[in-house]
Amino acid sequence: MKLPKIKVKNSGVIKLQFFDDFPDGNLVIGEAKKNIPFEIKRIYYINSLFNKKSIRGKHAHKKLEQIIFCINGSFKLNLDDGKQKQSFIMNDPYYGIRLGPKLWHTMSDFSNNCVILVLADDYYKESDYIRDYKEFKKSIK
Ligand code: T46
Repeated sequence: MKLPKIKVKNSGVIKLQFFDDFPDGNLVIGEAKKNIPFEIKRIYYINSLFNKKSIRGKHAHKKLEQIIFCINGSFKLNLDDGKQKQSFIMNDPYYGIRLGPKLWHTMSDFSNNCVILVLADDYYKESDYIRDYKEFKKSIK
């Protein structure tokens, strides 16, 4: 994946360690507090993305730290820190993008075989979500 330089705040690129065992597969590794910059409390993944028009995300988090990966297929990740916006085509399973606090994000343009993996530093709390864009803009002032 050729990533442009990240301009939005509270983001960054995370590279996973990988062993190329060709022709027997690749082994890809993330370790808490090493290449994953926090203790992992939760993981979740999103698959079966068959609706071409689906747009997921559409929120920011107040405190949550996450790293998002596309471990199969591709999708578009759109980030907005309230001042700058940036989009990435996620299609390389060895790179993740940090979704830090106060970063409005949407995911779209999923390939049929897309699998999104997310590592998070806390359990699910709906109270940590900002799901209203106007409220998000207010929160970053
Ligand atoms: C994010 C992006 C990248 C739970 O009950 N527990 C969980 O751990 C999660 C992640 C979700 N849910 C519930 C909450 C909703 O009722 O599952 C439902 C769908 O969640 P949501 O609409 O937030 O899904 P996405 O794909 O828009 O967002 C998800 C994460 O929720 C979010 O934290 O940053 O992926």
